Amino acid sequence: MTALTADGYLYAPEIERMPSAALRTLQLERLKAVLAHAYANVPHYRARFDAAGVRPDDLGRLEDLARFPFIVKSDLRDNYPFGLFAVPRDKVVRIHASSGTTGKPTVVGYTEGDLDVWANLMARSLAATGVRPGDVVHNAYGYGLFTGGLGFHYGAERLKCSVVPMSGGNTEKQVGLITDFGARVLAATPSYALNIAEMAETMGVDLAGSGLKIGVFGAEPWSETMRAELDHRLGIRACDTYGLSEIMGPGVAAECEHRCGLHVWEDHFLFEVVDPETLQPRPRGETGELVITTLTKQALPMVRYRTRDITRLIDEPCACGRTHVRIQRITGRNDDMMIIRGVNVYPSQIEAVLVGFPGVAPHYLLTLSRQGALDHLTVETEAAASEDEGARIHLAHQLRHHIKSIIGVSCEVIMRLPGELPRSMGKAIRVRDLRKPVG
Ligand code: DLL
Repeated sequence: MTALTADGYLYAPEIERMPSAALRTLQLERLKAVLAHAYANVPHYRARFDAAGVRPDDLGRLEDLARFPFIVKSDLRDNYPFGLFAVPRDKVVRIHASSGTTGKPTVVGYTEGDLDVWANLMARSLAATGVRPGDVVHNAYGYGLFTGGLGFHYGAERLKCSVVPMSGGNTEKQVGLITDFGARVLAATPSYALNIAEMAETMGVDLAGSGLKIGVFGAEPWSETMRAELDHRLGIRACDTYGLSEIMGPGVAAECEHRCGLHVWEDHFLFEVVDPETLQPRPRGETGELVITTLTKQALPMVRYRTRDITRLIDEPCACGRTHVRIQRITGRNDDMMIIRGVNVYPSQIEAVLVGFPGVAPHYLLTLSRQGALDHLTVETEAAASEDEGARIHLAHQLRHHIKSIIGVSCEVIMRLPGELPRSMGKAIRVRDLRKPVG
């Protein structure tokens, strides 16, 4: 099944290099089946399709999918826990859930077949980033209800790697095991990878000089400057990988070694990009909200799931030879967008400006508050060295001007001492919103 070609290693070459026309034919066939499966087995889909006046048979071409209604996170919550399952509960062999900040968790389920596909797609994603059979994969994604730990675990085993199921936390021990076991691959959120890098430096361990070569990072937005920081501090090639529990978990899309966008595994997922306001399809290549339809999921088929993630599709051919469309790295989520005095800003844009700024460490926390009628943004970050207060105030002024000149927003910058801000153990909390809801 796998192949080592002149220009790289492909886990499923016949699929990853499938000509676009054949890929579209496969997608159409699978899409018809998934619509029929959802309509026949999930009362919620049946009611929504009926209300929209569409039937699975109305789909003749891929474009006809635009006539079908969207599904959103609250549909999962409203049908808590198993109401959207399309198979009898005893055919569901795994359940994951994401806690969310409010209300009931979002519950997702997998049949044996779904788990098999997931492991294959994770293996494909890992192989795309340069991971090879036999590599030691240090897996620092959290194990448990979060899909990161087990998703990477089974994918790395499928690729015939040696997996170290470390999970998050206990950072000092992580550094020791990475060196002792000769890990070639670190799988973690980018913010936790940074925490590991920092811990190694404190311990006097040179991870950049160790056998570590590849980082497979995702589960949260991160910027190109953060990538450069992680490449440098860990001596790796840091690759981006995307996924979400509602659709499967990690392994939905991944960068290849060229790092120019994330290949979407189009034989299992159909990606659309819509205008988040009008919900109309955006012209190909334009930025908007990503909407995903699963093409093969049995336990929990998702038809036009609004992810809230902001990205765009990239059609230009990739040097790796994979034919599957790419998405640009996710800028952030719709709901994370801050509007500071009329300017739209994502946390990752602040990160891009802050990381690598001379004298500043790559840690930050953004706080939004209300000053009178206006929104106010406070950027807390850390000085790289233990400067005195005067030097820190000066550095804060410089950074504030830099943010204003690059992003165009005015903000307050507080320069903390090294180590003062909380460190991430998984998905980093980047924004605190202290504004009272209006009305
Ligand atoms: O975060 C699955 C995952 C685990 C992906 C490990 C990659 C690596 P959820 O907890 O359901 O699932 O969160 C999904 O996280 O809608 C995005 O907003 C965000 N996200 C995931 N990957 C990326 C990424 C996992 N590479 C939500 N860049 C998604 C930016 C990401 N945001």
